[in-house]
Amino acid sequence: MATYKVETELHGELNCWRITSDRAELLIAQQGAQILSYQCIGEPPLLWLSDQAIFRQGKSVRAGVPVCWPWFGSLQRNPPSVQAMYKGEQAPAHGLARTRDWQLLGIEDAGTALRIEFELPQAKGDLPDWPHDVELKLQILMGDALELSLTSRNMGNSPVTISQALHSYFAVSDVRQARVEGVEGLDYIETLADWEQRQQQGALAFTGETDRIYLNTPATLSIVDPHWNRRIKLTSSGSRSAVIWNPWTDRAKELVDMADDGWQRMLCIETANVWDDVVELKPGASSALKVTIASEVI
Ligand code: TA6
Repeated sequence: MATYKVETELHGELNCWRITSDRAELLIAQQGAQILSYQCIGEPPLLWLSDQAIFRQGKSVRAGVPVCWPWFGSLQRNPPSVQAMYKGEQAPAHGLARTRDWQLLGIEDAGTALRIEFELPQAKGDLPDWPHDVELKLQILMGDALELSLTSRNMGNSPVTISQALHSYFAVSDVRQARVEGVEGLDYIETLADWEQRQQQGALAFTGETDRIYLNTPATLSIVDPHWNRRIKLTSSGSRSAVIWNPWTDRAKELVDMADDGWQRMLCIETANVWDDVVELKPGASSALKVTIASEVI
């Protein structure tokens, strides 16, 4: 990594870092260690940042890669082993990590990539109503591809069970023209039809609101975007499930931090451990959820 630049910026209430390498630019917030945007120089953005994003403490930004941890989505939809970890009454959607400040451990030249590392210190016993001791780190590698690795290590004396996701928002020219390959033939949970299990026929094209949990996913999924002549390839490990989401017209109107037509320019593929793919960490054990995001011209 020949040269790189790090600038601190304040977006609304959020402390952020803009990190520029010779290949790409990344904007990341201290809250949630949330990547807000990522773009390879000379290309359209790879990750999407909502035009109407709200940069407020305690609210996850509609952008980039929110980290959902130690549960995904509504806690009530998680297996009992994940629900039992939380002792509170009101469980926020997508867990506790995305709205808390993480600590930047370092930014360093790792040879072929720039390594950025964050930790959530509160996960070691100080999260509200989640009394467990877990070392939680997010490592980001900015090189030829963007690599994200979320590692949980159980530092306590009893098992901990989590669900989680790297809730990635991808930028597309027009979601109605894009498709997701790699899901052909997979079983999925259709959360919009009473969580019924169905089977995917062919690649996924978007024709309406979409909110699905794909099961037993392969290592590689891709977004094919013919207008931008681009394929975004997601290669994951430590995950057997993925959530694919687009709010479409009506749901987008309900989201205060998304323009009414914002749904056209994004789609989420969330590398996950959800449904029956949760992670049980025995005392001392660790587990990493990883995704490598690369784009190629088609
Ligand atoms: O991952 C899909 C999903 O759980 C959807 O159901 C949708 O609500 C989305 O995440 C966004 O959630 P948020 O809490 O960030 O508004």
